Amino acid sequence: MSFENAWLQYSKICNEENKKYFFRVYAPDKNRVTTSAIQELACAALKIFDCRMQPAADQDAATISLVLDQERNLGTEGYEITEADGKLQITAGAPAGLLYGSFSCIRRIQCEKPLKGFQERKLPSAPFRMLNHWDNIDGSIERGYSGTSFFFQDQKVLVDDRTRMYARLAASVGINAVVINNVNVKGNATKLIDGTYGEELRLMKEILDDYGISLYLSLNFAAPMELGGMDSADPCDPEVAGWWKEKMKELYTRLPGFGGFLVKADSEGRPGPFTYRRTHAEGANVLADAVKPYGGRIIWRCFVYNCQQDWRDKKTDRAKSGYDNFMPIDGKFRENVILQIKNGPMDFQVREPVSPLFGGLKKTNQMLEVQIAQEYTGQQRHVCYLIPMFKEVLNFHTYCKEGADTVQDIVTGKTFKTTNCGIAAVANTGDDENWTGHDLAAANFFGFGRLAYDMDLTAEEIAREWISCTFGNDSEVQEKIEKMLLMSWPAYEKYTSPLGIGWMVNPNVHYGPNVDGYEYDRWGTYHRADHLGIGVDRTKDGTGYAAQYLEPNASAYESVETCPEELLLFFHYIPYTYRLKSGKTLIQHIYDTHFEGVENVDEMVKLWNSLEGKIPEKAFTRVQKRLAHQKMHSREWRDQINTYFYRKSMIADEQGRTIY
Ligand code: GCV
Repeated sequence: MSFENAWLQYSKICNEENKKYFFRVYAPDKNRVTTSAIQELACAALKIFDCRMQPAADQDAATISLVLDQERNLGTEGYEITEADGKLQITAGAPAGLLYGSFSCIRRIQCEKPLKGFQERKLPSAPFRMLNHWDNIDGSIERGYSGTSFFFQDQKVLVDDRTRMYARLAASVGINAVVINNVNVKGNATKLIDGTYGEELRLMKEILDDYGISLYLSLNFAAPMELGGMDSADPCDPEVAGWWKEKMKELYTRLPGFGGFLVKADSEGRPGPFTYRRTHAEGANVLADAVKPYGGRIIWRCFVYNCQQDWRDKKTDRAKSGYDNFMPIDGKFRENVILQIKNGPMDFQVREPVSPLFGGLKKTNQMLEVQIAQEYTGQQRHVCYLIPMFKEVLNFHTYCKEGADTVQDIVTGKTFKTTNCGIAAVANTGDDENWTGHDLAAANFFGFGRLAYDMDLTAEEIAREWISCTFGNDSEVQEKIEKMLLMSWPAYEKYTSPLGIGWMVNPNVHYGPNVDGYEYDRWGTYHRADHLGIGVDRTKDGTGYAAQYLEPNASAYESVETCPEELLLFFHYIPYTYRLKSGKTLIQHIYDTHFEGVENVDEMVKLWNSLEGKIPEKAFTRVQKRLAHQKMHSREWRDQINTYFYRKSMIADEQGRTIY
C-alpha cells in the first residue's frame, strides 16, 4: 500500500468482466482535463488489471469512449455513463464531466461492482465544492493536525509531485476549487497577490487546471496599506478602489482564469471595513468590482464576532453576531460575492444548531463552511467521521421557502435559483505520508468531496466507498471499519460536551477537557454552569438568539419542551434535576453518556484490533496507537466532566460508578 495514494490505491483486483473495458480508449477531445481523465483511466487499468490501455482510432474500435455532447444537458461538470455490448461510454458537456465520469468508473471497479449494465447520470449537487487550507507561508498550518504544509515552506511556495497528487485526490471526489493559504493573512502571505510568488503560483495553477480545480487565495484587507504604502484601506476611498483594480489587473494578467479570493475581515484581529465605519457589503464590493472584469469571485466569510465579551452581560452573545452583522445588509452585495457561513453560529463544535443566516438571508449568494480539520472534534487523533453531521446540517429545514427550504436546497441553488453557491471545508491535510495523520481521517476528506458532488449519497454509502478504495473489499474489513466510522461522531459527542453546550476545551489549543477553560476567559464563550444547573439562556428572557430563526424553528427553540434535546443546553439553562424525555435527570444523562462514550471507544479499539493482519501493517499500527490515545483521552474527558458536575451538583450517580 502506498499511503500517498490514499483512496487512489488501485490495488490489484482479479475481475475479467470489469477488465475488458480497459483496453482501448477513444477520446476525440484533447483538452488538458480530458487528458488527465485518460491518464487516470490508464493508470487504474495498469495498476488494477495489469492492462496497458491503448488509444483507439474511432469509437467502434474503443472499449471505452469519452465523448463531449452539448445536447445531453450535463452542464460543465455533469456526466453520463452508459454500458452496452461490452463497451463503456462516458458523455459530458465539458472536460471536467469526463474526468468525474472516469473517476466514477474507477471507483466502481475499486468497489468490485460490475460495469456490465452500468448506467449513471450525475450533475453535481453544489456548484462550488471547495477546500479552504489554513496553511501559512512559513509552512505551519493553523489547526493543522497532519504535519506541515505541502503548499508552503519557509516563505516559499512549493510546487512539486505532491501538488499533482493532491490535485488528483481532490478531483477524484469532485473538488473544483481550492484556497491554498490561511484566512489569517499575515507577513509575506500578503504578497501572494503581487508578483513576488507569480511564477510559482502560475505553475501551481497549471497543475490544478489539469484537474478542473480553480485556484483561490485568501487576501489581507489591509493590503493597500501593507503592500501599497497607502494610509488607508477604506473601501469607499476611490484611491483604495483604484489600487485594488490595478492589483487585480496585474494578477489576472499573470494568472488568467484565477478563481478569486476568500476574505476574513473584522474578525479575531483581522482588518476590515469596520475600521472605516463601512459595512461588510462595502468591503466585499470594492474587491468584487476589481475582479469582475476577469470573471473572479469574492468569497466573504460571515465569521465576524466580538471576542471581548463580559460575563456580566447576558445579552451579548457570540452566537447572534453573524446574523446581526449580515442580515441588515442582505441584498447589498454584488453578484460575484458569495457569503461563506459556518455551519453553526459559534465555531465547529461537536454539536451546534444550524446558523440562522441560512434561511434568513434571501437576497445574497451563500455558501456553507464546514471543517474537516477536527479542531474541536479530536484533532485527527480521535476518530470522528463527520459526514453524518454534515448530512444533518444539509437536511435542516429553515422554512424560508416552501418545498425548497433545507440548507441543501440553499447551497445547491435550488432555493434562490443561482449557481453562485456551494460548500467549502476547512481542509484536514498536511505533508504527513498519509495526508491526514490519522488514516481514518481521510474518510472525511473523501467524504466531504463525495457529498459536495452528490448530496443524495448517505454517510454509510460514502464510508463504504472510501473503505473499498482504501483498504479493499474484504467483508470483515468493510463491516468493522464502517461500524467504527459511524459510531465515532456520536461517541465523541457523548464523552465530551453534553447537549449542545460545547467549548469545554483547553483554550487556544482546543484539545482536551477543561470545563471552565473558556468560562473565565476574556474571550467570553460561556456554559454558565452553577450548583443548580447548566446552559445558556438564548430565549427572549436571555440573549434572544432563538428569535433569529424563522418559524416554527424560533418557537421550537424558545421553549424547553419543544427544543430538540441534543441542543437543550445551547438554548436553555436547565436544572440538573430536570427530567429529559428518556425519563433520566439531566445530571444522570451527563454521567451515563460519558460512561457510554468511553465504552464506545473501547468497542472501536476492539474492532480495530481484530483486523490485525488484514490492514497493511504500518497503517494498522498507526491507527492502533491513535486509538490507544483516544481510549486514554476519552477517560480523561469522562472523568473531568463527571467530576466537575458531581462537585457542582452534589448529586451522586444512580449507578454508583467511580466519579472522582
Ligand atoms: C483561521 C477559529 C479557529 C481559528 C480560525 C478561525 C476562523 O477561531 O480557532 O484558528 O482562524 O476560527 O475560522 O477564522
